[in-house]
Amino acid sequence: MQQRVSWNSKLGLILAAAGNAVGLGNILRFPSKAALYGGGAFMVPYFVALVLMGLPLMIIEWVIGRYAGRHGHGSMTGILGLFFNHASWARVLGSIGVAIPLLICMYYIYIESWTLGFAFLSLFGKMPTPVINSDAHEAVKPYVNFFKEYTKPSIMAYFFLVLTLLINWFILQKGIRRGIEITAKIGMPAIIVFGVFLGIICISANNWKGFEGLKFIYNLNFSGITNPVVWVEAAGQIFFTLSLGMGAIAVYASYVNPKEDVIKAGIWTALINEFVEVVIGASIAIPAAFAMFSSVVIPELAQEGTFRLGFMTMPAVFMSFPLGWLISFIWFMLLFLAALTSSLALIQPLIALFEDEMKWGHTKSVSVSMIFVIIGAHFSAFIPNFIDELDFWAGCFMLLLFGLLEIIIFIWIFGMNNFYKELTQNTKIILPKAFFYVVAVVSPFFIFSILYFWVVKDFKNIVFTEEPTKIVARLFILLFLVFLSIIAVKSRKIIMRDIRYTK
Ligand code: MET
Repeated sequence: MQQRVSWNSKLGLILAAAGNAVGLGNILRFPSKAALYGGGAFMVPYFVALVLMGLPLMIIEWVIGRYAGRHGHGSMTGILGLFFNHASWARVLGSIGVAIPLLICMYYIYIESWTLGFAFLSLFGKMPTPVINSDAHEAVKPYVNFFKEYTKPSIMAYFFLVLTLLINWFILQKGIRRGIEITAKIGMPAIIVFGVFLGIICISANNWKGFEGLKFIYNLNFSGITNPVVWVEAAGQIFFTLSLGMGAIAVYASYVNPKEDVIKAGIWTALINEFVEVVIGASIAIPAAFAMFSSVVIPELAQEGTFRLGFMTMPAVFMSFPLGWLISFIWFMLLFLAALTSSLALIQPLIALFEDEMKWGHTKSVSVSMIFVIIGAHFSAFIPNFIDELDFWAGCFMLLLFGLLEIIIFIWIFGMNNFYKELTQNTKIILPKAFFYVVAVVSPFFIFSILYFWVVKDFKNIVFTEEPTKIVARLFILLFLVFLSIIAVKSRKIIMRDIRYTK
């Protein structure tokens, strides 16, 4: 078998994986969810979900990724095939794990392009002049209008979308080592430095009034644990932020050296991600809002969504600071770098599918993958509701479903003994087998309850729609799944031929 490309260094591997996980989810989505669901009340289910689902699944994806990489597969199509003797049905099922990251990327990259656009607009003094007003709505108003004009979409928005797509294309074309790894080696330290800097500014703002925001998030209390919605949101956030349940971690893990200590790598990935989420992410947006406005409006601001907080409230706050343009620039650059290192990871599964399963060359695989991203990004930019539909189906529902499937296949069907043997290969960190027995039962139960809760409570409301744009989005998702399924079945012949040949 052909030697598989691998990461250049251990540090590069960890930074790339951390870049994969650290994204808009940490700095934008997390504070909005925390604020919306009561700060400390949200954090209890959040930490429970982290320990019982997030960490184990992170390790499972690393272990499975290394195992599959050794056999020449990186995409979930190939990985699931590997576990069932390359049966077509398993490859088709695995295609869901390639569809999810791509579908997410189609809107994620459009939001990423806003961050780049807003960074440049801040740098060149083109952001609206701040209105100093303790009434949050008055202060934010100019930025709301500005955002609405920008995302119509304007020519400027389109320009930055094209630029963002080209940047992603360029880096992916350079490959795993010279593209993704180098970007992470520059991007991750920059994210930490920018993040810590902004965190200090926000917490100390207005005579340390920002500190109240941090206290609000860390005022841990159990008032949320009886509310299923809080559990759903907390678990969803864990999946989203750690990039789990969609094969994005496994694909990076498939490029490790077969001797790599994947438990260590998995723990590091989760640790860095959580640092950027619960330390840096918690120290910027909410403290800034607390420092500037009365605390009663915070949940109200969060209610209006992640975009409102990131693209309207935050620039309104930052622009009112001395050297506001610079702080606003740093804020959007932080978001851009975090998003960039994640969007690369969201596209790589499709590239791996073409390279490993279809045996296409790198340039062709990257180009065809990028064409899909470009089409999807245009849909996101021009079709109303497209972003929300993709975010719900791919970014919430399918993630949980696929996470459940991963545990069932990789632990239950592969077998605990096989899994544990693979897990304990080349590692210094010994995780007790009992832990995985608990995980094998508790995590699926956890995910299953969340899905069940949805189906029983809300499914009707979610599924039935007559809104044409929503129907277009759903058809798009379906067509993409069909396309990937066809690839999965067609490429099976190539894989089988290869196996016969090597025998
Ligand atoms: N984990 C990255 C983030 O937090 C990518 C998310 S894709 C579900 O933004």
